[in-house]
Amino acid sequence: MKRRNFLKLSASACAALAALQLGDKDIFRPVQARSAAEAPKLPGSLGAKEITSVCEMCFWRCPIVGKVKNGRLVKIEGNPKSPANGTRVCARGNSGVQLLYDPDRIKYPLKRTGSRGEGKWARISWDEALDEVAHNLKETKRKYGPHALAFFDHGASAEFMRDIFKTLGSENYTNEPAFFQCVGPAALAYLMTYGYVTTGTRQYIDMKNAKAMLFIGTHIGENVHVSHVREFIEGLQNGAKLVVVDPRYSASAAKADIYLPIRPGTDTALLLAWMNFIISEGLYNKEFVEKHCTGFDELKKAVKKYTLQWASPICDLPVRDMKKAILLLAGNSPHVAVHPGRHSTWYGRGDTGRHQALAILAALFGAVGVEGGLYFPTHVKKGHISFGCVEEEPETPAKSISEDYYPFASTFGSPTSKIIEATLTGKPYPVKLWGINGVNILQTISNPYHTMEAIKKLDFIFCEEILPTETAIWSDIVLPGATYLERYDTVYTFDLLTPYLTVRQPVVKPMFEVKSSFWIARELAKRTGLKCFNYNNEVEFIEEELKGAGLTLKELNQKGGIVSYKANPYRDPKEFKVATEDGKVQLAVEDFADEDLDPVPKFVPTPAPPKGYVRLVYGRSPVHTFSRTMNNKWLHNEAPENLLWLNDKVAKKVNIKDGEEVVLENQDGYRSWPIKIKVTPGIRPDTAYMVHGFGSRSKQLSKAYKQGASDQFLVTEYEDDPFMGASSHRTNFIRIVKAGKVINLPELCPPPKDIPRFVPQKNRTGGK
Ligand SMILES: Nc1nc2c(c(=O)[nH]1)N[C@H]1C(S)=C(S)[C@@H](COP(=O)(O)OP(=O)(O)OC[C@H]3O[C@@H](n4cnc5c(=O)[nH]c(N)nc54)[C@H](O)[C@@H]3O)O[C@H]1N2
Ligand SMILES: Nc1nc2c(c(=O)[nH]1)N[C@H]1C(S)=C(S)[C@@H](COP(=O)(O)OP(=O)(O)OC[C@H]3O[C@@H](n4cnc5c(=O)[nH]c(N)nc54)[C@H](O)[C@@H]3O)O[C@H]1N2
Ligand code: SF4
Ligand SMILES: [Mo]
Repeated sequence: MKRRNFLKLSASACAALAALQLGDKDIFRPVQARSAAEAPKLPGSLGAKEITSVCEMCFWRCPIVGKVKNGRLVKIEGNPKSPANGTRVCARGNSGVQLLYDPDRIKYPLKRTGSRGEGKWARISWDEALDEVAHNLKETKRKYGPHALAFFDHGASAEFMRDIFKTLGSENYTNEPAFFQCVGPAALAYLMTYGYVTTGTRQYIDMKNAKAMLFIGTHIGENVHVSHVREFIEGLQNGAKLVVVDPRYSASAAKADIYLPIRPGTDTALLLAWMNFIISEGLYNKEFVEKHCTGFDELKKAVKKYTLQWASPICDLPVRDMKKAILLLAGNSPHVAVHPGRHSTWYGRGDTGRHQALAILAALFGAVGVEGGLYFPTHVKKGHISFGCVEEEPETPAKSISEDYYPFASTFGSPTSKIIEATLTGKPYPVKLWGINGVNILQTISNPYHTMEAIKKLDFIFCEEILPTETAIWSDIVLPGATYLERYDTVYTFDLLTPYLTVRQPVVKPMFEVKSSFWIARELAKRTGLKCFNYNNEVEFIEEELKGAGLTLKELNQKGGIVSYKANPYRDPKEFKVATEDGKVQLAVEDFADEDLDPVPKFVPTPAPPKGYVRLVYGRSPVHTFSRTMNNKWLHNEAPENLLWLNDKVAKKVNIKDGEEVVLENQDGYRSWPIKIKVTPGIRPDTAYMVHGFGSRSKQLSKAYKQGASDQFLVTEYEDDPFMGASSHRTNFIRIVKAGKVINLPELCPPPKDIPRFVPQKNRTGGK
């Protein structure tokens, strides 16, 4: 029986069936004998009102159905009409219910009463809160100019407010999706190679139809995006071979045909040696390269010196294994899914180059516009809307905070590190006000100690938040935002292998005094004197967007909240052009050369651990999203704390047992909250690993506070990507403190001469 038909059955039959399903003996009674008034309550979500919407427990934004009974959300499922997901959501998607009903939620506008970071607040009215924010925006701009305003933004809630900062004339916004802490280097590399961003919020890689796949770091299975994981699994079920390169035996590595436990920070050496190998052995796709690429001769010349023998000691991998892997991949060309990666702010220098190397390798396989390769997104048409926000040109243009340092930064916004530096030093100009929306800056941005110092220097800081996170407790004014389950945002189009259009709409009414992001932005604009957001409410502009797709909101809802389209991901190899100026894949990027940057990637070694330390790396838990889910009742029950993965041989040498609780100390002497050790052969001896997002420092998060350790609070050393200014997160090292005693860790795989050791800088300011 189809679920929909099932729900249409009469209440009594429904209750009986439900009882059968649930095996609940009490409910399974002869209900027919009762009157309607006496009928037992329907258990669970049966009989619930169903409202379709879009998940934002992470940024994959799966289509969902909220099941509401008596005004209360009882369950979230996938939208059954979704071609990519069906009724599936992940654990986090399901647990949105517990975000909505989190007792720690911010319920009213708040004004700081104690010192910044102390978490002492007074409840104030919306008028008071909005007027104070608007007053400070205007005053700061008047006193210091528009660039003194900075906005840290991530996710749908921040999009409207970003327009206010832009309209006021500031270029200091950090942009979705976390460009400077996440996809920036990868997005830039693919943009310059192919003319379009094949990895940003989405990754256009056809794992489902691949004959072979290559993951560098990418740890799908722990990194969970429902349709992406499904396509990966389908690819494996279809017989695709998998090569995984990771210093840790990840969930993906466990499925690999070839697993290469590489020395962290040396992936570009491996990729360059592979390129040289397939070029010199004639194993690359000559037809594709001749027809669709420029810069081949330059590439060939540049990679000639990188042999597998050269890469072997650098990557700490046997030549035999590297060769086996590249032969397996090349042997399946062009149907090779070279995953473009997503999180790419690893080592600073070399991050753009690593992803450029991945982009080039895909082209050498001819794995572009074909089944199993990088594919072309199918854009779904929707109406264009304008909020009427006209960006003001500052009267005296300021020296750029980004372009003067990083030539490709301003494509995306302004680097977080530069905003923080300008706040601390007043150079190249003072930054005096921060607005924050959808980012937990202390857990997200490298060197939180720096961030806290900078906050102390500000004239004013405010945020729109839903939970009393570290960010909230450091703010002067907190505006209580509606969660994604209580608000409209814009119309969403999904341009992957199963394109569709859907819309986020409230599943329940906003609780307490929280307000939608659009409402907050519109009010702020009004009070700041901007002629902006010229719609009365969200439905007005959603209707306009839908009109462009030939729909109304009512019609879309009648169709089950989703309209699907046919994908056009592959191209006729005789005809296709990529989106670069000459329509060809750029194997050498001349725009980089014009800025004195390498047109073809080079291997730039990241410093090796100092003696006594191992490198700290991190990744995802399948049941958490960064720090934002740590206080969620259901997800906390699944994974209340993180563990530090430590190599078994290292652990044995220093007598550390599995499950022991320790404290971590980084190379600059900063210490973590206590964390338990997971002793495992599944990590290299020179590396330690933890899941990101734990170790909250906000006492007002009753479940998350002090649970596990935060990787970010051990990231005091970072380096910026020279192309676009993203900050690194894997340039820090830890040793262990057990029962107050510092334990130096033995070095079981020393770096070769070519890789210098990390030397702490004198008079460091944290970032360079
Ligand atoms: N050390 C280290 N740093 C990292 C990473 C890492 O793995 N390790 N990962 C990096 C990556 S890949 C990314 S994408 C970023 C992610 O960075 P963030 O997006 O900053 O991630 P979160 O820590 O979840 O913080 C999100 C904040 O937004 C709030 N929030 C959630 N929903 C809403 C909403 O609807 N409205 C409003 N107003 N607020 C909301 C949450 O309460 C939380 O405070 O972090 C990056 N930084
Ligand atoms: N459940 C869940 N899923 C998520 C998220 C979440 O918060 N929760 N966040 C989403 C977001 S925004 C992002 S950006 C992605 C991040 O997910 P990915 O893009 O897959 O992140 P990566 O940093 O590539 O991969 C982490 C892996 O890199 C390995 N690694 C560390 N250093 C190196 C190195 O030098 N070389 C190599 N080859 N590997 C290394 C680590 O051991 C770890 O297994 O996940 C997304 N999916
Ligand atoms: S992958 Fe999970 S958390 Fe992310 S949007 Fe989909 S259901 Fe929500
Ligand atoms: Mo990310």
